[in-house]
Amino acid sequence: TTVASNGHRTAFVDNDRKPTGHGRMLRKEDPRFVRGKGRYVDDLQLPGMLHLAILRSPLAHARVLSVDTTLAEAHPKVRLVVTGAMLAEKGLAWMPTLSNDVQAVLATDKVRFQGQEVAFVVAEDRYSARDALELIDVEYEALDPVIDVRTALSPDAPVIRDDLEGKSDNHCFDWETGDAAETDAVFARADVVVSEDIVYPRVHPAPMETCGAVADYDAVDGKLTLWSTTQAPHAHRTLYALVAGLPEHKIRVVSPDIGGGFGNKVPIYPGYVCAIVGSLLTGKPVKWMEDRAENLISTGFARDYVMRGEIAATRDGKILAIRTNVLADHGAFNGTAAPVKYPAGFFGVFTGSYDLEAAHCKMTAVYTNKAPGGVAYACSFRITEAVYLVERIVNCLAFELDMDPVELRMKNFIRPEQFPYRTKTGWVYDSGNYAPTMELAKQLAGYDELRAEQAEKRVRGELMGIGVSFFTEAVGAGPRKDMDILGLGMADGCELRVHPTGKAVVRLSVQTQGQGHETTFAQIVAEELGIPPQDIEVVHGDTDQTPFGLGTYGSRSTPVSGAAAALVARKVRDKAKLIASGMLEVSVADLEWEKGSFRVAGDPNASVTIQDIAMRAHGAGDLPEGVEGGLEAQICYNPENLTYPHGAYICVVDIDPGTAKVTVRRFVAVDDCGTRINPMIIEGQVHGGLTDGVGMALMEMIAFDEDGNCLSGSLMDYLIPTALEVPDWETGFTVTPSPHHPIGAKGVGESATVGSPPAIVNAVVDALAPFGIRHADMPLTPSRVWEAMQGRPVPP
Ligand code: MCN
Ligand code: CUN
Repeated sequence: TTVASNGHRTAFVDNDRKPTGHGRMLRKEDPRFVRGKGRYVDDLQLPGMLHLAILRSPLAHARVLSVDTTLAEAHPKVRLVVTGAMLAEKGLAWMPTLSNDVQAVLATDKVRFQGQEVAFVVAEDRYSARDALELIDVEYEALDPVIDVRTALSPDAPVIRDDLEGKSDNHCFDWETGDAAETDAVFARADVVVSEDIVYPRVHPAPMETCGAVADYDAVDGKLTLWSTTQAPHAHRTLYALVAGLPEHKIRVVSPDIGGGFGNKVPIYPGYVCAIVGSLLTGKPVKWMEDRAENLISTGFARDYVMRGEIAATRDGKILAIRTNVLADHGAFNGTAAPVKYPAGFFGVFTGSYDLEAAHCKMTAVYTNKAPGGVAYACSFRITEAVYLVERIVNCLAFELDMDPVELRMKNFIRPEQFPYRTKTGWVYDSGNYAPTMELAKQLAGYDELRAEQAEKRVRGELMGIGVSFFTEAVGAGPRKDMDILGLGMADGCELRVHPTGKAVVRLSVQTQGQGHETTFAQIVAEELGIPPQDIEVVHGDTDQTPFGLGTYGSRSTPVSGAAAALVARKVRDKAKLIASGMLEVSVADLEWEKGSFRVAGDPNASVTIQDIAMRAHGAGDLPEGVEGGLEAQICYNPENLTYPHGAYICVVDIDPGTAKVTVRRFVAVDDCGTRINPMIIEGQVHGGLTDGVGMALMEMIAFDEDGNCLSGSLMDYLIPTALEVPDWETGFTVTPSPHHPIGAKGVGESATVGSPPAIVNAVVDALAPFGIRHADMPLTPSRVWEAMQGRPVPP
C-alpha cells in the first residue's frame, strides 16, 4: 500500500511496472488526443460533400396528417428533401432494431416520441440544411401521450404501437427468471421480510461526441462507405446489408476515433440510414452530425426501471431469498441491444454476490411515448439495475435488522470454495473471492474509525453517511451457443501478422471509444510474444481491414477479443517455435520459451529472438519440412463462459442540514478484474465510472412533463458531474483470475458505473437515518433530499 501526498492510500501488489507486456504503460493514443489530433467522424471532409439535417417531432404522440416540403425544396442550397412517405415507397421507412422490434426511420403514420425523425434535408452546407427544416410544414393531429410507465397498461391508455399487427395495448414483453413457487415458499417461512419500491430513473450516456455519419455511395463500383460513430462496425454492416439489400462485400463501415460511446453508439440510428439514403439519391457524400439536444432527446437512453425489491432473511441476518417485480420502460420502440435470449439484458444477476436459497424476478416491459434505447451508459447489459436493486435492498435489510451493512454482506457472500457457483437464476459465476476484497476496502477506508466519527457527529446533529456496495458483474458476452444479436453469434475474430523485421500488426473486431485498446491489445500480444508493445500496431474500426466480430459493449472486449488476441499470439508463437527448431537445429521438444526468444534447453548461448525468427519466416533460407513461409495467424474466439469481476465500494458523504446538499467526501473502490493488463488504464476506467456514479446518484435524470416534452434536452438541464463534484478517488484491487480466460482477465470498463450508485445512495440514506429514512430515489438532488428530510415522499 502506498500513501499519496493527500493522505489517500492506494494498494499495489502485482506486476505494475513490467516493461514489455502487461503493466503500467502510457497510452499509445495519448500523443494524438492530447494534441487535439484525434480524427472523428465530423473531421471528415470529402470533395463535394453535402450536409444532412433532420426534422424532428415537437410532439410526443401525434398522427402525421401531411408533410409539405415545397418551400424547403425551393431553398437555393437544398439538394434533397425526403419524407417518411418517400422512404415508404422504397420500403425503407422502417428498420429492424437490435431487439427484434422495428423502428421508424422517418415517421409515416404517427410520431411516437418528442424528437422522433420526421423528414430530412440535404443541402450544400450545414446551416442551409438546418434553415430549410423550418420551411417544412407538417400537420399533426395531437394524440394523448403515454408518459407514466405505471399507467401504460391501463385499458384506456392510447395504443402507441398500432403499426404492429394486432397490437391493442402498450405491452412490449414479459420476462421471468428463477423459481416463483420455491421463492414464495422461502419467503413464507422467513423471520424477516423487507420490501421497497426502488426506481432507477431514465438517464443518458451523453458522450462528449454526439452521434453522426458520413455516407459515400460510389455508383461506379457500387460500393458504400459509411464512416459512423459505431461501437460495433461489423454488426452494423451486416444489418445494413440485410435492411438496404446492399451486398455485404460492397459495404465498408469505418468507425474512426470515437469521443466516448458508453453504449450510446451501439444502436443503429435513423440518422445513419438517412445519410445512406441521402448519398444514394444525390450521388454525393453526405454528412449527418447530431447536435447535443438531438443526442439527449432522441438517442439511446439507459435504465428506466421501476422495481419492487423484496428480501427474506433470518433474524440473525442470513439472507434466504430475493424477489423482484420490475416495470421496464422501453420508450416508443424496443431499441435496446441485448443478446436475443435476454430481453432484459443480464438483469438476471440480481442475486448479486450472495448465496441464496431462492430467487425470482418477474418483469413487464412496456412502450411509452419516449425515446427508444435501454441498454447504455456502462450498464453491462442491465447489471447496473440489478446491482442497484440488490445492494439497496440488502441495505434496507441491514436497516431493519439494525445490523452493520458490511457485516451483513460478509455473512452472506458466496464462499470461495463454492465457485464455479450456479445462481438461483442459472448464471455460473466462474470465480470469486469476495471477503478479501471487502476487507481491503474496509481497511483502505478506515471503516471502524469512520463509524466512530459518524457516531460523534450524530450527537452534534451533523449528517454524515457511510455507504457500502458489493457487486458481481457478468461480462464478456458471450458463448455463441446461447448468445447472439439478431442471429449473429457473439464470438470475435482476431488476426496477427508479424512482419519480416519483427514488427507486428494485430487486427481486432472490437472498437475502442476511449478505453485505450491501441495500448492494451498491443500489451496482450507483447506479453505473449515478447515484441515490445511499441512495435505492435493495433488496427480496428474498419470492416475492410479487420475480421468479423460483434464489437465493444458490455465490457466484452477484454473477455472476448482480449482472449482472441492472446490466443492468436500463441498460435504465432507455436509456428515460431517450429521455425526456431530449424534455425537452432534441435527438436522442438528441446526449446524453451523465454519472453521474446526460444533457446535450447541447457545451452544458454543457443537462442533466437522472435525478430530473428520473423526474418527467417519471410527470408530465403530453408524452413523445416511442412512449414509455410510467413509469420501470421488468425482466430475466431468463442468464449466458454462470461467473466465475473467483482468489487467492494465504500462512500462517505456529508449532507448540509441547512441546504440538503450532498457532498461526496471520500470514495474507496476496490476492484477485482482478474489479471490486470494495464493498471493505469484500469484506474482510468474506474475513475470515469465512479464519476458516472456520482452523476446518476446525485444529479442526472432524463425527465418528461405530462405532455411528453423532454425536460432534459441540454447540458444546462441534464446535469453531468465535473471534477468539482467528485472527491479524489481512492482505489485498490485484488486479483482473482478467470479460470477459463487464457490470461485470466475479466472486464472492468463498466464496473465502477455499476457499483458506485448504490454505494452513494446507501451513504446518503445512512446519513438520513436519524430521520427514520430507509430509502430515497435517485437523483438525490438537494430538493429531493430536503423533501425526504421533511418526511415527504420523494417524487417518482
Ligand atoms: N483492462 C485491463 N485489464 C483487465 C480488464 C480491462 O487492462 N483485466 C483494460 C482493457 O484492456 C481496456 C479497458 O481496460 O483497455 C477496458 O476493457 P474492458 O473491460 O474489456 O471493456 P471494453 O474495452 O469492452 O470497453 C467497453 C466498456 C463499456 S461497455 C462502456 S459503456 C464504457 C467503458 O468501456 N464506455 C467508455 N469505458 C469507457 N471509457 C471511455 N473512455 N469511453 C467510453 O465510451
Ligand atoms: Cu451497456 S453501455 Mo457499454 O455496454 O457500451
